Amino acid sequence: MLFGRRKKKPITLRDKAVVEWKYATCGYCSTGCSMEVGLDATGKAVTTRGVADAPVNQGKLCIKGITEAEILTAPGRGTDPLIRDHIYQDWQATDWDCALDKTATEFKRIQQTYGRDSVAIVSTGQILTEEFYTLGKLARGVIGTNNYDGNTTLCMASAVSGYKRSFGSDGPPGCYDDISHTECLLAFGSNLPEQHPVIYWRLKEALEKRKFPVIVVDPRVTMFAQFADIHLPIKPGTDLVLLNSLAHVIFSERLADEEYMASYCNGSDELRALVQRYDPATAAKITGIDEDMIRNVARIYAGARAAMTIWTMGINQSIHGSDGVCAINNLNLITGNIGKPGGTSLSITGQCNAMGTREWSSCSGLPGYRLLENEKHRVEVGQFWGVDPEFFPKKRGLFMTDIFPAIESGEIKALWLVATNPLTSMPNTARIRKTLEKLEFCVVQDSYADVESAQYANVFFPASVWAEKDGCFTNTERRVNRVTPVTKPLANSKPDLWIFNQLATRWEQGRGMSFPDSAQEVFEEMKVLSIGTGVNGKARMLDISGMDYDKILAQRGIQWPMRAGEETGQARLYGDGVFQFADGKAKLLALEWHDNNEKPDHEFPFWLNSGRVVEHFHTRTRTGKVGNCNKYSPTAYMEINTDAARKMGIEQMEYVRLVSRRGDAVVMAQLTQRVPYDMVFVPFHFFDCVNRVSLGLLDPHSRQPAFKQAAVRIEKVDQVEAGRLNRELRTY
Ligand SMILES: Nc1nc2c(c(=O)[nH]1)N[C@H]1C(S)=C(S)[C@@H](COP(=O)(O)OP(=O)(O)OC[C@H]3O[C@@H](n4cnc5c(=O)[nH]c(N)nc54)[C@H](O)[C@@H]3O)O[C@H]1N2
Ligand SMILES: Nc1nc2c(c(=O)[nH]1)N[C@H]1C(S)=C(S)[C@@H](COP(=O)(O)OP(=O)(O)OC[C@H]3O[C@@H](n4cnc5c(=O)[nH]c(N)nc54)[C@H](O)[C@@H]3O)O[C@H]1N2
Ligand code: SF4
Ligand SMILES: [Mo]
Repeated sequence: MLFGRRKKKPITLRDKAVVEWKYATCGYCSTGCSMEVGLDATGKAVTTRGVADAPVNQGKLCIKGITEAEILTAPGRGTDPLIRDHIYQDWQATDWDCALDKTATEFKRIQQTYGRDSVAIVSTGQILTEEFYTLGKLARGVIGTNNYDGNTTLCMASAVSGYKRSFGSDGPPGCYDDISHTECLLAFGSNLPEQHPVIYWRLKEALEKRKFPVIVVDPRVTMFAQFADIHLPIKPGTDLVLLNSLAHVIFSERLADEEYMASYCNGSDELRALVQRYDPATAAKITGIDEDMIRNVARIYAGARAAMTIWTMGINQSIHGSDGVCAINNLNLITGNIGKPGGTSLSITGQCNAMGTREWSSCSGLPGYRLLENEKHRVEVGQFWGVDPEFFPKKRGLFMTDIFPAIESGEIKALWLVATNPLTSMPNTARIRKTLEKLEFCVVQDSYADVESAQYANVFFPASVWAEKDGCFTNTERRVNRVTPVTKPLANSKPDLWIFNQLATRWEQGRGMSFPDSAQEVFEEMKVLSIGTGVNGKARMLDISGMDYDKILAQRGIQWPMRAGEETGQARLYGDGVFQFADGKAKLLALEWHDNNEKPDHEFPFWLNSGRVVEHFHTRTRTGKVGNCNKYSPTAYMEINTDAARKMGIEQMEYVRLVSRRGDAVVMAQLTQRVPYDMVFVPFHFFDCVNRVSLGLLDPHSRQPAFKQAAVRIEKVDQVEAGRLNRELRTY
């Protein structure tokens, strides 16, 4: 292929010699782009391309999706099971039977000695739904520990909690197509162009056809903020005050949809009374947003025929995360913006299958949004699996963020990590290190053997990755889409489904239950469990009984619910105004804001904010090894305001030390006006970096850490020494 000037030095791209294209859904973010992976004559995956007729991405992919074929054979992949008695010993390669036997024996020994819940399982949002369902069956029905949770507690827990409190159930009510219908889009703490580039592209496309206001609430001038019509540079952790104040204006200026509230909501009197206290003048002092601007935004939002709110980690990762989500739901309920085209509350999900784990993994309950607290649900699932319902606990166990303290206190003695890397991604990693040292036994199941958390493991299970496996992901808009086994598992790695099934056979109880080998059979089981009656007496919302693998592939993903006999799925939830509470009404919640963050002070004068960049994904087990991703941000850095840096004598690209009450981290300074004078922003992708300093206070409802708010100071460091340290930490 020729690019550029034809005659003078044309750029020639190497022909990748693709002989076959196979279907998959991208394995990074939850946008859920449909792609095809190109195989060469030897069967090696060499490239990817977007699927043109796919409803989500219509042929587009971002940098991570375009380079995704490289991750299959990237350095550091786990090739054989590994084993060692003590974490200070070297690893020994072993066979699967030996690694699985050792794990089952240790889990049983520890459970017999310390009780069933002394074994903890922490999973992910990044394996296939059929694998989640099977892990849930193993954890709840065979191993029987209640301390089983996922890294979604670091990610979507506040959204889940907020949906449950407002609407009675998890499940994002809106869809991407709402962007094409809305008259106003309000975004809280989401940097869409970098973190969900293809959803952002859909927004750009909608704006080209029809202009409508885009309002971005973020303390940083992100790329999204730069493209917005209005940017509200909010003081960290004060979104709830802004939302209450918007409701104040909407009520006091009689802009609310009284008819909608009267028909479909409870709690409007309490909400009205509470937001009385959040007048724009008071809110302006707390949020830093001008009072007239608050009035202006409230009028635009309530005046739009249809308005939608999207949000991501700027809301979820806060001590008011769950309340923030409920306040967003309040805003949309009082303006009648739920379940109609262009009117919605839409959490933009994080990981490729964070939705799948919420739906089917049994992490917070039982499959299909069932609850451990509900006797009918325990009986239904127990009978279906062939497990005595009395074997199930009667309420959910510890959240991920409470599991680590329980290891510290000695309550938990064994840990199984499935596709998550807490040694880099949890707050206060120095403490996590000490915690992991206390374990009697630890298993890490990951596609990459060089994942940092494996430092503390006694057994390593090398898992196959993404398009080496078969199954489904669910994306942000409830769309179930297919990943097909494009290539064979690398070396002796095995699909997570196979690993779970093999482990189940190590228990008598597991041998008596059905653990199907094929993903398709597992999917058929889930379909049966998805049918039934919900708490409001209507058909269950999370119904996938009308789907099958062929239909999903043909439609390039289908949104649930899709009931048996239906041609396709449903774009929106709650269009009929019936919510998932017994009386069918949504709850308007009166939410008081409490000022209880760690805030900058004399000793630690900067806000520490953290997040992501477009070319890296999380802890870089994958993108860190893809040249075209890694080259754009190869090293840990922080954004610091140019004026603040000048005042401290910090130059562009100089190394500095960030110090908090927890620890320190060395980063390179990038001088920019993107952050305010009293804030630094650090991407969290790098090992032994920002999470050495982060605090992670927990939201009381969702137990999600406030990664985005802590206080730090900046110190000068020796440049040569810092450069050496930095190189040592960036091993690839
Ligand atoms: N390239 C890339 N894309 C990804 C990922 C990735 O690692 N890399 N990860 C995926 C996952 S799992 C997730 S969860 C999503 C995350 O997607 P996003 O949430 O969009 O990304 P972040 O950079 O974590 O945070 C978003 C913004 O929140 C802002 N923020 C901080 N404090 C506050 C506050 O108090 N109020 C408000 N309103 N905003 C605040 C930050 O300044 C930041 O710009 O991205 C997904 N997509
Ligand atoms: N400071 C700060 N910290 C944060 C955040 C922040 O904004 N700021 N964001 C938080 C958020 S939203 C998230 S989601 C977490 C993410 O935190 P983690 O989940 O710890 O990060 P990942 O690097 O995505 O880890 C996933 C692991 O799964 C492995 N893997 C990938 N595919 C497969 C597979 O098919 N099978 C198996 N067995 N393994 C696989 C990868 O190699 C990787 O090691 O980080 C959180 N931490
Ligand atoms: S936007 Fe997300 S799903 Fe789409 S290609 Fe990029 S990382 Fe993959
Ligand atoms: Mo996330």
